[in-house]
Amino acid sequence: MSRIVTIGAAQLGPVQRADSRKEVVERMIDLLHQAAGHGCELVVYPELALTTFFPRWYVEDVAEFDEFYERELPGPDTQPLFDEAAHLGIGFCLGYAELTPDGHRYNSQVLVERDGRLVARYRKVHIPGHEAYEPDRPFQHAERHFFEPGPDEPGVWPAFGGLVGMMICNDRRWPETYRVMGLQGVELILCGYNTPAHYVPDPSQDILQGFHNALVMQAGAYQNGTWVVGVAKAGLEEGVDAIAQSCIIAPSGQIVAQAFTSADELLVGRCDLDWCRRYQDTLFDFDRYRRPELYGRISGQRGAIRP
Ligand code: CDT
Repeated sequence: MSRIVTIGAAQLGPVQRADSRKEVVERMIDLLHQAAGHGCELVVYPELALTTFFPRWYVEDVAEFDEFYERELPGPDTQPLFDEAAHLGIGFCLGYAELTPDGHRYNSQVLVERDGRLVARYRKVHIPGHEAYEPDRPFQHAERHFFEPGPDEPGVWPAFGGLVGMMICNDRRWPETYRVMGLQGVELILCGYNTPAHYVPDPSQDILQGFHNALVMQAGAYQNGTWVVGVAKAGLEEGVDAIAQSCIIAPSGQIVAQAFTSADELLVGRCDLDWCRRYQDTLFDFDRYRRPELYGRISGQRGAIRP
């Protein structure tokens, strides 16, 4: 079996509240067809791909926003995507809002193999933003009101001829996310994101959003010798601008493909999973060089304790 996986990063432009799931799924299937034309085996879609990024609004009772959550996947509106992908023999990674039968709400992502088999579901671990309504903001980022943090460590699963992990948006800013997967031998990390260009708590960071986006994913890739695929939902959505710059990053930390636009756009990378070992067996030979006996604070302590 070849260890080269041809991957399509399927960036989506804005999804407005009035856009139906059916319309969004049609756009996603169009990107899937483009991916088939490029010989892709795996297509990666953004975080909360099926709807607008609804945590920008606040409602006291989260149930008022049930329309944005999936109670089943595939469901009636998403079944055509699952069917077409299986028909084309293309696997995919899809971010969505999950409402479980027992009422839990997660920001989730699924990985589906080329034959349509569900490989894994990942639930976002690092939930950013705020819990309560913040009246002084131009828009809300109330993810902590709408989602519980995922209860499981970022996992790694055998798929696409390698070891594949997932993370979602804010997870990509935390080195722990990558390392937990790195310690499971990850070779390919798939990440969807929605990142507003304006960071309300500290606007000085606005002009650095693209830099920080690349910085964290390039560092995570290099320091763990893994491929990283980051895919945006981008552009002006309900008056809020979100960064684009979807990219495919090699284990060297180099960007090998990057989006040009803030619209629906497919970028393609030929990802050789064997390249990971050049880093994992040398400079980042964890078993040889790491000092876990000195890292107890990483898992034993949450906030900084300053002397
Ligand atoms: N979706 C998501 O996690 N977005 C955050 C925005 C910054 S925190 C308000 C991110 O880390 O990109």
